[in-house]
Amino acid sequence: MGSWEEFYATHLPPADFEDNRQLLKQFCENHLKDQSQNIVLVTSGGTIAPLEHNTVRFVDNFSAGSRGSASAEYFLERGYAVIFMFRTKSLEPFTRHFSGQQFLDMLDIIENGENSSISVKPDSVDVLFPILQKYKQAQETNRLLYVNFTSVSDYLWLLRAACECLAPFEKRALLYLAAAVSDFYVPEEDMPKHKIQSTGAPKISLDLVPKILKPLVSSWVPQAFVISFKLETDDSLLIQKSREALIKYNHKLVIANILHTRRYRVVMVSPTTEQEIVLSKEQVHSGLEIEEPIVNEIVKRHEQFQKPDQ
Ligand code: PAZ
Repeated sequence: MGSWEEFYATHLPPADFEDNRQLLKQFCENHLKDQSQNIVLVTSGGTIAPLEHNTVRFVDNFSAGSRGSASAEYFLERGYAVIFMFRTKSLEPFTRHFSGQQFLDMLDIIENGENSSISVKPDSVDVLFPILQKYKQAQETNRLLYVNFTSVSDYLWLLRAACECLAPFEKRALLYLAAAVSDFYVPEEDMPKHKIQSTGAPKISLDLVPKILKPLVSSWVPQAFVISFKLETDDSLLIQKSREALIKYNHKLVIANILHTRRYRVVMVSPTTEQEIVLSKEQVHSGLEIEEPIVNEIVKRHEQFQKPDQ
């Protein structure tokens, strides 16, 4: 594995990087002046590891962006300004509630010649109204910024740019790193330019992605409240791995989850405590999302962290 410095030196930023950097700068500058405004960076969805420069094929992962997009909504409800950094085409706050077809099914055409219009079906108003209202409120108060990535390299460039803009918030900044970031990738210098031909079985050799949490915590946003997520499939490794991450990176909290139970069970692991959040079957069926108690607990801990003697 190369160092993180080497990674940035050998991988070009994505084409839209400068535009996104300006958006991040502007958004953060707007909120920095208000001393009571907290800000959270929510990362969401999976990254791809391309196999070719002109990418036809890539290695991807399972993440749909449910955790990140739902959490972004709950942070907005708790008054945070939210940078939602997400994988292109993964779930987004508010629109996540409707698939494209479901949304169209909520609408009606009112035929009236040239004055024809579209209306929301009466039985869909109750569903759409509260979501639209919250979305509009986030837009009107300019508290939600969307920036997107596709590859692991795009993600790392954007993450560093976001941290540069968040550093001046000091303890008011929260980083909620829920994206499922590739651990393995093909370094640019080892990647073929063109589509791999099917003339023989290809030999693909993956390298380790440098661990970015280390410089992030120690140098980029040293005063922020940083939370990472840990996903495992083997329950017996979950807490041990989370504890190892806390020791290695020295951040505040790891939210540990298992692939198949992640929608109703997480464990919040801090250097000194372990707290489980579990939803009952009834709670899940009644529509409660685990991200709501997760965000409530984090907001409580972030408030505590910001108290003067902490
Ligand atoms: O995106 P999603 O809702 O399908 O899944 C969420 C998650 C499991 C990706 C997230 O909770 C998480 O654990 N992210 C970190 C994964 C890891 O790198 O270990």
